[in-house]
Amino acid sequence: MNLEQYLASRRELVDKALDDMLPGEDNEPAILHKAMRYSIFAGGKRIRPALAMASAEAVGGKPAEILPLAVALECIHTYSLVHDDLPAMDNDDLRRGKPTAHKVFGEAVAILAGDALLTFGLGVLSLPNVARMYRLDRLVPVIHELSVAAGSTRLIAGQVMDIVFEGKEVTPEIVGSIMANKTGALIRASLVCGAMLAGGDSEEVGILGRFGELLGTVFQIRDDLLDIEGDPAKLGKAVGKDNTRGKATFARVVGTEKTIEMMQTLTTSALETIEPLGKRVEPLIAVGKYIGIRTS
Ligand code: GRG
Repeated sequence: MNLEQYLASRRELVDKALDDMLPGEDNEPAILHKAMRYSIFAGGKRIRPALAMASAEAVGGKPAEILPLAVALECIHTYSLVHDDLPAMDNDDLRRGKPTAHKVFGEAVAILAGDALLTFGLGVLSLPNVARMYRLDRLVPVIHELSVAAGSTRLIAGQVMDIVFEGKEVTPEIVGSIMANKTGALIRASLVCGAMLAGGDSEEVGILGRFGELLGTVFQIRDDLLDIEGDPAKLGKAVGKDNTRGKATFARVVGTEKTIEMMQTLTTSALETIEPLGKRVEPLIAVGKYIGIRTS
């Protein structure tokens, strides 16, 4: 399969759904809705939505049927980027090749736009016209998975640890735990929720969840490697900041070469995990291979 075309077609579907579902930028308060849309449409690979759709396909579902979940995932992910870029966090000026939200709209509006993206993302699946598309015994667990993944024991826990351990001695276990929470939680949730909403059984959901856990760590390792050796023009953000800030990365603990080996081993394990699901995982295999070699 042609992965570039596959991802482009998924991105198109997701962008249309985001445009249809997010409040228009003339809705009051216009400055807030402009900021939300600015960050959402600044670019972005839409990997989490693509993974959710591929996971739905892996259990026999249709990608277009889970678009509201794709919208939810992208809004939650974009909120985390907007807040991550704030002066109080990583203090970044560029994201997705554009000035960060706080640079364009000021810090207060950027914080509020992040808040609004998070609440919109968590609420979108329970909008009456959306909720009626799904069986409640699938929808409620999906909303629960998303809330846990975005919450204080997972994504936000990872972000707190990322900040707390800046400049400190860390073990590989600590680095792994930061990655699993900061990045892995939402990637795992993309796979689990995509499969659940499409009617996957508990065995299928379990397999896809384990794939998501492994892939989440691969995703963050690649992100850290790109911060060392990536091209800022392709990445759309500055590089070299992890080293300057003493971030807890595998590269810092075990060196770059060993980190690359770990990433390859994890990718292989992830791909083996989904073998029992048969032929329908072809897109997931392609996306899984791409995560560890991506350049943006
Ligand atoms: C609660 C105030 C407050 C802040 C929370 C949770 C949080 C801030 C930040 C999350 C941590 C974070 C940003 C992790 C990084 C995950 C990651 C590798 C992001 C980059 O994802 P890509 O490459 O980005 O998919 P695009 O731009 O393509 O969508």
